[in-house]
Amino acid sequence: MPKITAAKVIVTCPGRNFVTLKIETADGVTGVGDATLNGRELAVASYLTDHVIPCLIGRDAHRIEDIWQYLYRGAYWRRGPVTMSAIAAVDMALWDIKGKIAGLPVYQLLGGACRSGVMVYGHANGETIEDTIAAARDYVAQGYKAIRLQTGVPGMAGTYGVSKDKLFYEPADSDLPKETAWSTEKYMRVVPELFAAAREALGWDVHLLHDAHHRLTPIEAGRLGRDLEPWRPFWLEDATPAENQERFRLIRQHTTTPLAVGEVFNSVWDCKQLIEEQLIDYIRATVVHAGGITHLRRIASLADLYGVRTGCHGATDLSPVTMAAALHFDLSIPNFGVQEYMRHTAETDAVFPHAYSFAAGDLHPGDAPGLGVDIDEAAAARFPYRRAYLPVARREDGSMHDW
Ligand code: KDG
Ligand code: MG
Repeated sequence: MPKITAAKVIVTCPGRNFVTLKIETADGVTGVGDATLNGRELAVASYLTDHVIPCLIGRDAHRIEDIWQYLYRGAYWRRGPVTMSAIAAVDMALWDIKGKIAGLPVYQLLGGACRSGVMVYGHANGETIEDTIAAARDYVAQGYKAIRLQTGVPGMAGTYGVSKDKLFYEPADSDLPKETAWSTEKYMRVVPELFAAAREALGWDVHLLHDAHHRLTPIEAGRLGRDLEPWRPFWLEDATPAENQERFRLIRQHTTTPLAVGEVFNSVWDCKQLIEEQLIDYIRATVVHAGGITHLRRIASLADLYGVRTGCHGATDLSPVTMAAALHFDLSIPNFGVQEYMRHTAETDAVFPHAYSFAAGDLHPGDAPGLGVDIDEAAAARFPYRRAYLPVARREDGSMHDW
C-alpha cells in the first residue's frame, strides 16, 4: 500500500493568499490539495496542521473514501467551511496520488470524459454599461461562449464584481474589511438596461450570466429574474441568501430565468431541498469548499436525478489546484453545465505550474497523471502571507447588508 509518511501545509501570497496541502507517500509520490478559504486562510491551515495531518500519517493513500469518512464522521463536529475545505484538500491530494500511481489523469479514474472540453465563463465588468460591453466583446474575440456581466451602479461607489483591473478581479484587497454602500433599488434599475444593451451589441449566440451576490430578497429576485427574461440570461446567480432553502420557492413562482446558487455551500445538506424540489437549475458548490471531489460527486449525482446541472465556482481565490480538480470533475460527470474561470495572475501561475489549457471557450485538464498541477515551493516561499479581507456592504441607512 502507498503509505502516507509526510504532509505539510504551504501558505503563499503570489498576489493573493493560497493554502496548499502536500501529502507524500513512502515511495516519494506526492499529491497536492487546495485548502484556501478567502479571508480565513490561517484557520484552515491550523485545522490541517494541528488536527488532520497527525491522523493521516501511516494511512493507506489509496483509501480515499475511507479517509473522507474518517475525517468527516470521525471529527464528530461536522460541516462548515473550515472543516470541509480541510477535508477537500486531503481528498484532492489523494486523488492526485492515485492518478500518479496509476499513470492516469484523474478524470480517467472518475469514469472517463463525457465531453471534449469544459465550457467556461469569463468575467466582463466595467464602471459603465459601455465599459462592460467593451470587456464582453474582448471575451467573444478570445472565443468565450459564456460571459458574466457586472456593471457599476450609478450613484454607488464600489459595486460588487467591478474591478479596476479588467483582466484580474480581486475583491479581497484590504488589510481590514472595506466598507461599501448598497442600494437594491438603484441596482435593480441598471441590470435590465445592461442586458438589453448587451444583447443589442453581442447578439444571441453567446451565453450571458449575472451574479446578484446574495443581495436580494426572494420577491426582489423574482422581479429581477422576470425583468431579465426577454434577454434570455443563462442564469441569475446567488439571487438571495440560501441558508433557508425554501426562499427559492417564491423566486420560482415569479420567473423562468434559470437560477444558480451554492458557491458558499459546504455539503450536500446545504442543497438537498433546493435540488429535490427543483428550485434551482445550477448548483455552484465547488471542490475546495464542499469536501473535495469525493463529496462533490455525491452532490452532482443527486442533482442529476432532478435535472439540475453543475456550474462550479471558479473565482481567483480558488487556486489552480482547485481549478485542475474542478476540470477533471467537470469532464467526467454527465450533468455538467458550465465552469467559472477567472484567470490567475502570472505570479500565481508560476507558483502553481499546471497542465490545463484554454481553447475556443473550453478548458481541458490535460492528460498528465494525477491532477496535472503542482506547487513550486521555492517560488511559493518568495510570497509570504498577507492578511486580506473581502469587503462588507451597508445599506444607505448604514445597516449591514450581505456583501
Ligand atoms: O471569495 C469570494 C469570491 O469568490 C466571490 O465573491 C466571487 O461571487 C463570486 C463569483 O461568482 O465568482
Ligand atoms: Mg458568485
